Amino acid sequence: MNKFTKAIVRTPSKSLIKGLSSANHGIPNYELALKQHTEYIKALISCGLEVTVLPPDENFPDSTFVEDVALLTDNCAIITNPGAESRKGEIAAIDEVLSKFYRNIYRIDDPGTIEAGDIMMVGSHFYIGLSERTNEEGAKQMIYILEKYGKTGSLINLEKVLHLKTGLAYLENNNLVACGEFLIKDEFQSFNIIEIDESESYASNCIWVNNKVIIPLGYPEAKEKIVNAGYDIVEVDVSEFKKLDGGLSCLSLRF
Ligand code: CIR
Repeated sequence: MNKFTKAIVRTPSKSLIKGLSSANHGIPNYELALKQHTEYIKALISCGLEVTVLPPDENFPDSTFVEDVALLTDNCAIITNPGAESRKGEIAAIDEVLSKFYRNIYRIDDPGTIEAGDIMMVGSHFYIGLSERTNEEGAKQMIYILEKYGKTGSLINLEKVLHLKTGLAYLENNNLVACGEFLIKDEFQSFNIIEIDESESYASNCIWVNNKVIIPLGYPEAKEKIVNAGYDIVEVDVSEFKKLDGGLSCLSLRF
């Protein structure tokens, strides 16, 4: 089982209100987003993590979704190459902070694109979603690097969701939170699936941190199912990030 000791987050910038959104969920309230972000950091700390907080970057409205710009493993870090044009420049700013924690840092290069919201770690195996942001070339480069460290990877075709982890979360012990298109995929049938109803699909982006599970506030059925599976729950209100298709996992790098 993985154990995390650290996390990296980036404070939302005022430009957050111009972040990418696939639907008209409304414009985030910046002040409220800041408050929610502070509560999110407290939740990570309550799960035993030491949190590095990066400053806001006004040039990149989506830069608070720091998960997408790097994949962090126990022995290497891989800086991604975001598929969204407006997010490509986010990677420049992550290099310096990662070099404080990692000696082995790699990069994904064009024409490969990948955002780490499309990557789910299950022990030493990495499921990589092929999405509008992540292409096969990016996924193959990622797997090539992971294999240097004895890890493996496989590809999952996404149909509807933005990122793989929009609808999936691995809670260790073979427990997998899943929703929508992922419920019926062959690749996941050997897991104990904790099924999240479509009406609460946003809660399927939750995060396991050292045997606690951080879930978004306001999803009672999902909460009950995860509690019944034996986890301690920490709830955080992330309504302002939901408006930009961002979930709990997107807001941090955990390692
Ligand atoms: C985007 O569209 O890139 C952001 N508005 C949301 C990113 C969410 N990240 C994630 O699911 N890992």
